[in-house]
Amino acid sequence: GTAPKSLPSYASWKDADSMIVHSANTIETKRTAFGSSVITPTNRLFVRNNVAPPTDASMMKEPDSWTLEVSGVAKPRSFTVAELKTLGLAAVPMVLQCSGNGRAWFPHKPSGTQWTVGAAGCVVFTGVPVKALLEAVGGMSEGMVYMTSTGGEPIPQGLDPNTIRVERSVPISAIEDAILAWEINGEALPLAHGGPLRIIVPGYTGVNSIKYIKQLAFTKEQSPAKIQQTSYRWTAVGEKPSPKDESIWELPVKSWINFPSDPEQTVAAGRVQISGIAMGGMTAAKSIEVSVNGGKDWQKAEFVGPDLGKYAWREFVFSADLAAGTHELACRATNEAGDTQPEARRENNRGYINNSWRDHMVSIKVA
Ligand code: MSS
Repeated sequence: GTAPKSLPSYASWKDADSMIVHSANTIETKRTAFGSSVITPTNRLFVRNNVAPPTDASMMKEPDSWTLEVSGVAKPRSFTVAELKTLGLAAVPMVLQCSGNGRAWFPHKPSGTQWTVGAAGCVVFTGVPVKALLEAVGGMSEGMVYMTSTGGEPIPQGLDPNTIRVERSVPISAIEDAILAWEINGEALPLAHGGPLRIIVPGYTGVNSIKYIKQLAFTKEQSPAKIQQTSYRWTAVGEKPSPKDESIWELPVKSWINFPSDPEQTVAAGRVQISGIAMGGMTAAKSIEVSVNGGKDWQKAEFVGPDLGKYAWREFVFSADLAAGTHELACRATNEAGDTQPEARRENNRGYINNSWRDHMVSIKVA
């Protein structure tokens, strides 16, 4: 095989043994490295950048002086992070999951990083609620339907900014739980995860949570940036992407087994604790089932550990007696809205939002 790539300098503090470095902009958590304590340690959390992150080291020297420009409101103005810290405080435990997590299983081999399960993590972001910010600026201007966030990457001269700018619009309903975050898992938000300041849109796919945010605008139209107009859409396989295709926004119900999941490992016959995570998407995970025969029969598994609210994932466990041989282990979650994780993925050109339980199944050797 090829030697593992090494961590890029901006993410050199990651736990190398827990990560798969696909490229300098795409770093995945190993399936065996999630642990079973609900929260994903920051040094094991995946990283995904659409364009190289800013390299200006001074940005992180005085994170409190980073500025955010707010528009599409009664009183447009800019805020430093220090000023934002005076407006309110909220902590949001939530799943951060890349739109492309699970892409590796799409049979048409979509272009993009071949993530399996590790472009996701459950973390706590802390910051100011967007609603508190809105109060401070006299509310939104009339007729606004999107919240549009712009990343702070420098745009090289001579290029059409719309082809590079990382700018995403989400429906205005997302302001309900959105925050502007400066902290993750109790530590200052590092550049790799969007420091000094990042918008967090709980329940939405990762791309909608813009890092090193420079502008927050309430708008009538979706961003004209390519990343909004034609990327991250439910485009049919083989079709040209169109702004008419549905946008990739909300996450669906999903689960997967983390232990045992290593195909290289042989599990001892007898009693085995099968464990993993389950998430509900826009509502809480309500129940979880496990199958030890490739999805023929299902049995209820138990949630374990703390319930951190509807946007977080839950740990689950299922005790099984496994005889020597090969076993196909699967799991299937149901959320509070009544949606059950489907057997089949929803096909789409770029391989987004794979929540197929069959694709996430693991084949285990027991001896
Ligand atoms: N932001 C910015 N500014 N830039 C970029 O590139 N990316 C996205 C988000 N945000 C970006 C941003 C994506 S795409 C994702 S996932 C996320 O981010 C990730 O995160 P982390 O922290 O993990 O790195 Mo897919 O849907």
